[in-house]
Amino acid sequence: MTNPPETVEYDNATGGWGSLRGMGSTALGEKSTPGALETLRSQNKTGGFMCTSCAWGKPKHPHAFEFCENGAKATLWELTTHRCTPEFFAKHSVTELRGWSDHDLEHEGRLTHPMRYDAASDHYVLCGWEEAFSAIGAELEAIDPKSAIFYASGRASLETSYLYALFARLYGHNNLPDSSNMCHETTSVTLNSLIGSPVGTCVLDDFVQCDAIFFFGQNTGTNSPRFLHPLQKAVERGCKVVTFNPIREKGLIEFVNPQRPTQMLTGNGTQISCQYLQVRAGGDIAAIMGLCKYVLAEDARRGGTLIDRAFIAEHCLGFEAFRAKADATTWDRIEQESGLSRADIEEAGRVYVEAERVIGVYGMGLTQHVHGFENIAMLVNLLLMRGHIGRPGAGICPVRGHSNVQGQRTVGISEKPELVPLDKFAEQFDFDPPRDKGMTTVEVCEGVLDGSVQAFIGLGGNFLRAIPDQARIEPAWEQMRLTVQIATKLNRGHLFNGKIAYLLPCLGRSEEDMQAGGPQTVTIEDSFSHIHASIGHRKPASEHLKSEMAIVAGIAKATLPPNPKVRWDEWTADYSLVRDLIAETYHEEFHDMNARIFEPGGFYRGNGARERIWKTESGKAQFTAPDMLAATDVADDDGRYRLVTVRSNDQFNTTIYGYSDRLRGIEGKRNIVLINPADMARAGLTEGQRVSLTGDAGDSHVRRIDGLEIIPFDLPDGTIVGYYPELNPLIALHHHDRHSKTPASKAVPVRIEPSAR
Ligand SMILES: Nc1nc2c(c(=O)[nH]1)N[C@H]1C(S)=C(S)[C@@H](COP(=O)(O)OP(=O)(O)OC[C@H]3O[C@@H](n4cnc5c(=O)[nH]c(N)nc54)[C@H](O)[C@@H]3O)O[C@H]1N2
Ligand SMILES: Nc1nc2c(c(=O)[nH]1)N[C@H]1C(S)=C(S)[C@@H](COP(=O)(O)OP(=O)(O)OC[C@H]3O[C@@H](n4cnc5c(=O)[nH]c(N)nc54)[C@H](O)[C@@H]3O)O[C@H]1N2
Ligand SMILES: [Mo]
Repeated sequence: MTNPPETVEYDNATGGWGSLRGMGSTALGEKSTPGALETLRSQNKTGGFMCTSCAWGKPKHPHAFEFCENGAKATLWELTTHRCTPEFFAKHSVTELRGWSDHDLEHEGRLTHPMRYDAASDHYVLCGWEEAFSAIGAELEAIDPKSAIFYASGRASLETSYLYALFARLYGHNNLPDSSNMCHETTSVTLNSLIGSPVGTCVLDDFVQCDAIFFFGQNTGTNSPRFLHPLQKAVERGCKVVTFNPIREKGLIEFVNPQRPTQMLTGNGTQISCQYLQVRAGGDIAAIMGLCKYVLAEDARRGGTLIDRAFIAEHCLGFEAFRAKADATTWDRIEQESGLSRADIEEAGRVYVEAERVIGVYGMGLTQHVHGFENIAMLVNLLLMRGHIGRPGAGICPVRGHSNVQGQRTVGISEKPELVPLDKFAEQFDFDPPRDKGMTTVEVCEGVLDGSVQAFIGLGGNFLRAIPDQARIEPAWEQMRLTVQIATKLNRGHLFNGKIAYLLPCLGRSEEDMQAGGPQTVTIEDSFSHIHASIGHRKPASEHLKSEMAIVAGIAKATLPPNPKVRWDEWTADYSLVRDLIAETYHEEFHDMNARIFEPGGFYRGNGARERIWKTESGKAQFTAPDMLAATDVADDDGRYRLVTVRSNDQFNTTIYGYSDRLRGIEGKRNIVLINPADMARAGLTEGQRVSLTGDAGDSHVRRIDGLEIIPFDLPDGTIVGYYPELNPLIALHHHDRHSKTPASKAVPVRIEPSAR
């Protein structure tokens, strides 16, 4: 589809001067503490601290500035001089603060003191750490452990995560959902069942060797900008990039490298994608089926020499059923469901066929769908056909979100007991861990609604703002007995409280973590299963802050009966003791952890599928023959749209740095609906008109957001776009991936109505 002239267009590439200006505006707006630039220089380097923005790999040989526009923003946002103090809370009631925007809440700055919610006055009031710990401990002791939830947003270190998960099990539950349950849980479930690895199989070096990269629903320029560097180099040595995305995202079109003077001076960047296919939201199963059909036809034409039959015979199951499914699927249906033409899909197929080594990259565009499992399964099918998993320069590469979200799962934060070495825990700590399944994010929301969830501890994050059906769940949230939030900055999730509620401020990763045993190092795992040490050097934002580790240990100690094998104080004094515990539990992957954490580029914990060892039920890699071609189960209907909720270039999840979506050319607003001009004409809408979106999920609940501005944009027919988290109340809780229960934040069924306001 060509760009109609009236759609919003941004004529600059990703990177370039705009990215430097983007960082600058955050630095000015936040008045970062002196020396912040020094801190940025050590970002993502051995001996420095690991960025809290995305989980992209940290190279062995980093650039002089191994950070990007958005990584810099994340750091500057943490190093702000603004402070959210007890005086602030004395001035503003919690109910008043509910009227504030996400940006304004966090813009108040770093939390400085532990606070207790006082329901009588509707204010947060100052409290002491010990008072908080003992009140929380007493409440946890009083309730059924199975009614408590320990949530984690994927930032806390491996050390804290390991102890948090241990605490949950010593206390008596496996209710350990993390942000992954709204994110790449589809990946963990699908890849685990099909190739026996819950994580991607690629490492950074594969991007130096691949011949083609197929991109599905991942917005590199905004969400993992450091990836643009290896991508640029790959394209320059002849690697072909083919992108499937309903939005023409700038980072996948052109990149002006801010670290290359000639590109900065001329403004001439590198063209990234050789083909950009604007698939309709939810159309990837069909699109990849089309690619596979082309490959099968081409294989037949070439006398069966294209498909790697030896690999399939030795390593895979299910190929024949999959092939029969591809044969039985007509091009008509593929074109209709994907919104792409056969000719375009076949052109992309030719790139696949000509490449010796192919990588499949994907993000939320595949995972956050009702049939997200099948989206990913189709990508696995495509790669398996020519043996592109388990050899150098090829593989499957889910791009993870939070900086340690993958690692938290690795070291035990999981609601799925079968994925956790419980016997090992039992032996190490001399107790009987619970064996029953814990709750996913969606199940937690259901439990809050039906009153069975009684306590919630949030180790970071903004759970209430990130979940679907937010407007339904907020009131129910206040029926809980206990809510505890461990956080760096104030957010909306802190404004809905249980009967007893605490807001506990913690250190950020860039800050010095001083304990009885001296300054501490923490570790994180990147998207490529490499483990890195991170040392914060900055002076903490307030002398009253505690580390996440100290807070978790403080609550645990106040809750649990003494156990000689469980030494909260010693572990808090010296985190290397916790790394010894991790190395003992996960010996194969983490042996000698303390000795390896400073290896440049991180130490690799290995991946069976990369070696073609398939830890699946059958011991083989599995082809899938999906029953459906659309990733949604809501049928097409007149006036029904598929809403995609995305991030702007000026936010990190629910943290809104500002209102500039530079790369999409949208400035100064977030309450918008992007829609193509043909759909506008059909619906009789005009540019700038205010509309309401209403949920069309087929149940009895009313879901509605008013006052959204119509902006014409280059999109496939029937696909509309708006921002997360503003539009989360439109997503029905039951609208989630059938296998992993990851909420379907993409292809949300909605209707458009002219707005009263
Ligand atoms: N600066 C910054 N960095 C971040 C984050 C942030 O908010 N800000 N968040 C972090 C986190 S937790 C995560 S999980 C990642 C998220 O990073 P992404 O995976 O890039 O997530 P989204 O921003 O949701 O964008 C999804 C992309 O998928 C496309 N898409 C939507 N629906 C479909 C579909 O049906 N098919 C296809 N093929 N494409 C589709 C959208 O157009 C968009 O380009 O980024 C991480 N990094
Ligand atoms: N509609 C829609 N909904 C979505 C998505 C979508 O694409 N569309 N994406 C989903 C995804 S991929 C994710 S990962 C979730 C994100 O959900 P969460 O991870 O729960 O949310 P965040 O916005 O990342 O959390 C921000 C808060 O974390 C706290 N914080 C920041 N740094 C630290 C730290 O170092 N320590 C501690 N303890 N706290 C800290 C701050 O208080 C900040 O306000 O949202 C999901 N929700
Ligand atoms: Mo995420």
